[in-house]
Amino acid sequence: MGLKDKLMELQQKALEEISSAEDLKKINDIRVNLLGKKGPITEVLRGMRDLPKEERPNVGSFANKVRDELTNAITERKDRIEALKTAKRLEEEKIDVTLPGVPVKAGQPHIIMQVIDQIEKLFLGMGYQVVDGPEIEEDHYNFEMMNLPKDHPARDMQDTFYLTDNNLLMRTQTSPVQARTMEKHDFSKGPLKMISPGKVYRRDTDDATHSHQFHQIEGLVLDKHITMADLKGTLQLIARTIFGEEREIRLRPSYFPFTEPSVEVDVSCFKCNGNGCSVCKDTGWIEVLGAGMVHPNVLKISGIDADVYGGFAFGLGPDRFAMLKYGVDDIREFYLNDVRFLKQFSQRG
Ligand code: 2U9
Repeated sequence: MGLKDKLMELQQKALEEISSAEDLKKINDIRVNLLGKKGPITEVLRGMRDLPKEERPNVGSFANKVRDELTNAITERKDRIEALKTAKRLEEEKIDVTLPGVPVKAGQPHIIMQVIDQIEKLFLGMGYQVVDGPEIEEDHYNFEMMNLPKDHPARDMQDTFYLTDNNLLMRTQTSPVQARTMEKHDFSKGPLKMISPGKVYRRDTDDATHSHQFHQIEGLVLDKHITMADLKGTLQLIARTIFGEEREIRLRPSYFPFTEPSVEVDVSCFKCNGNGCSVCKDTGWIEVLGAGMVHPNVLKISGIDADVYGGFAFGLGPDRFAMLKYGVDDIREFYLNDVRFLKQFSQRG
């Protein structure tokens, strides 16, 4: 068989093999075997040495033509395999963007956190700092610095969770955070204006109105020339922010060891507008806060000159605020974490 016939037979077989190749590996193997240095075309070209000189150009150009045609056939097949592969992938990964979305169940801040957030926002807007502190406290910061002497009934073992060494306890109020801030405060940099929200602990038996762990927000303002009128305006803002713009407040004399004078603060009933109903027990008023002017002893214990500086403080219970505002009659509901209860207070409506 002449070289040209050999080449034609080779081309025929190779074209069949190329057109039946189904993946990129196979087509690559064909290319390497057919066109490589040890492949049959190179072999045929090598055989040209034995041909008479005048036949060589003719056979040579035929051999080149066969090689070019096979190269093109391989490239075309390769492109086709790749196109099929891409089409298959596009089909498999097709997304119908018109399908309805799957709803994602998102949580929401706990109802007590919603009340705390609202009050934080109010005070941040007035230039107060929001300060955090430890829930395990030293007797010194929780009681001593708050003008609660060693024999004060509030220190009773019956009321406080003491830890093993009796010097450490679960804080009974958030005022130790204020005490820690106050003792470091530098008045040359301006007044002290802060609130401290957080969990507090009392050795109470849990029932509808008592919980051994609840929340407090305490506020403190210290500067020169702070008066009871500043306190009253601030308390009014809290009452109106939480219970509505129409609310009035009234102050009744009271006693706390850390404030003098001390007051209990009532808000006009948001249910009956002060006319009398079951929420305000027909009085028209609901007790919501305690407050007063900081006791000079508290200032002195912190090393502050009580003749120059003074201020007001207040304390409120976000749990009680939430109970009143949303008509929850059992504080334990807040801590059971029954999702059916909690999701009633969704901010998304
Ligand atoms: C400093 C000095 C004084 C914080 C105050 C109250 C009055 C008060 C209760 C309300 C309900 C706590 O949440 S509650 O149980 N608190 O009546 N708290 S004055 O007085 C301070 C705080 C810090 C340095």
